[in-house]
Amino acid sequence: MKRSTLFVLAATVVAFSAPASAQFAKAEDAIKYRKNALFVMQQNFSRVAAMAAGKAPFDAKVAADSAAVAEFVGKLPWAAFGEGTDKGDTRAKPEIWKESAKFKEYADKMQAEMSKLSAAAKTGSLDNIKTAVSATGGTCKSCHDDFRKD
Ligand code: ASC
Repeated sequence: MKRSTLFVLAATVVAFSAPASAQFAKAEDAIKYRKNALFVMQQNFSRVAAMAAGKAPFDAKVAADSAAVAEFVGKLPWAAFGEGTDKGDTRAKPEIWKESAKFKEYADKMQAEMSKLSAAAKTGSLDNIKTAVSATGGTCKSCHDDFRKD
């Protein structure tokens, strides 16, 4: 086989067998990526949660914008939990990879509640926001309880 043919074959194998995590050059990049995405999500979520708790003045526009950012950014971390990203600067528990169906269920639930929060914030009703913040916060907590080392 010609070398150029071999190269094309090898490149094709790499391209099509690549898991979602392969978008990262190094495991540490994946870890940094998911932590940063979760941080940006948390900052936006907690801004809305502070309004819901009466710890910050309610600003409907800020709440709606923040919830929309949290909703979008909350979709990003999950592709960065690929194989080989369990070790390093991370509090991720090994259970994430052992009970991956359960982990995905939690991640999906969080995203569903975050979407509801974003929809609630668009209504401009603080009462709607309070209900959704509570449901969303519950999904953050249950995943941390089961899948994050403290
Ligand atoms: C936050 C944050 C969490 C959740 C959780 C809600 O702002 O960082 O992990 O809310 O505390 O129970």
